[in-house]
Amino acid sequence: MSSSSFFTQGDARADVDEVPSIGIGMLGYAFMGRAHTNAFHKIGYTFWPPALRPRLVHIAGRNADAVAEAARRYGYDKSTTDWREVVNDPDVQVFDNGGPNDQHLEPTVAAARAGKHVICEKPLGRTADEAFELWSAVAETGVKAMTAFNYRFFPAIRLVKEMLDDGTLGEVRHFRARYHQEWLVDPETPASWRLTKEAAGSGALGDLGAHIIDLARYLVGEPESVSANTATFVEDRPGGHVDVDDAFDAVVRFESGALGTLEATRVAPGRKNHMRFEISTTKGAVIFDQERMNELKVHLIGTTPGDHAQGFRTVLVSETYHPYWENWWPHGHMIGWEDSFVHELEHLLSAIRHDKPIGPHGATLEDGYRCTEICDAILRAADTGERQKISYRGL
Ligand code: SOE
Repeated sequence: MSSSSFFTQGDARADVDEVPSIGIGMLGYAFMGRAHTNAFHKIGYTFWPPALRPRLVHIAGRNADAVAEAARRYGYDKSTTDWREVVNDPDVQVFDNGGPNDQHLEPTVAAARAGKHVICEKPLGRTADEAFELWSAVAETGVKAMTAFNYRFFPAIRLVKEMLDDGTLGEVRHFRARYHQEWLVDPETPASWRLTKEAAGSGALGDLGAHIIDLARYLVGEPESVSANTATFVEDRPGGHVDVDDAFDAVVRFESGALGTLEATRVAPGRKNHMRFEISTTKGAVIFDQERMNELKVHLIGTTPGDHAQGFRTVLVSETYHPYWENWWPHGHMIGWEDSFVHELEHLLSAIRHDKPIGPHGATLEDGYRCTEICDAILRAADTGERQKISYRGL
């Protein structure tokens, strides 16, 4: 099958002048501020016509020179060291929170109360209590609100979701996921906010584990109980004491009866951004590896002819009939990690323009909160050495 519809994009040219613009306010100019801004630039021409045309209005960050430079580099009209100026800016309609974890609650709630639609980076809170408070307060305002779990917006992962939802894969028996990085292997790597409970809440768990926990919930369903280990291998680094986990592993039972293993670490030599999961089902199995994000390994029982040719085959996810691909290039001309944010933020703008729900494909604030309940249960299980039941609060 070919990607011929790519060549016919643009038929909606006549409509595009009618598309309203929407003002974007950003908190954070580092990694996530940059990744999200990059996506806002691309949305305006990748999705055609776009649901809304993002206008980069105001960016906030802690360092005045750095945030002013970020505004110039990224194309924001204004910069400030006080996020309240962004929240109260009448030209801002969407508040995008890419700040550190201790800056999620107050600015996001203030923005929602000021009538701005909000998207907040993960983990939604440093604890489940904090995330619950954020979700409850924002829910009262009625704005569109999203948790920034960008992996849901990888075409190959969305394809797995489709294959689970339409029954192709049958019932899930195992979900095995890991997220490994290496940036803390060297004990001389300096301390930073990410290594303190005060600013981050937890370590590899909330930062990396949150992604695979969210995928577990998105693809398999609700975890019901968990046992776990955590470890901090280097407790003192130049510039500070580390009081969060370098790594965790956990064994999960899902409400459906499926079993899962989850592990994340920042001290895995050679692992750059290794997020991988394997799902075994009653009808086959799939394997996803973030570092080969446009591929999906698929094994469907009984579909490979010949007894000696059974096994996984590699599907290149780049056809127009694959999720999101009608917006991109002819098949085989691959997209990257950054483009998951294009899909994610377009999902938000589309929900705003057409008054559609964020879920089930976008992560709601309830999804963000539930993920933190699982993180807390993992920490409790590791501290007590006892399996923990997970319970979720409702509004
Ligand atoms: C940590 O190194 C990090 O940047 C996470 O914070 C992101 O969520 C992940 O996608 C990549 O790694």
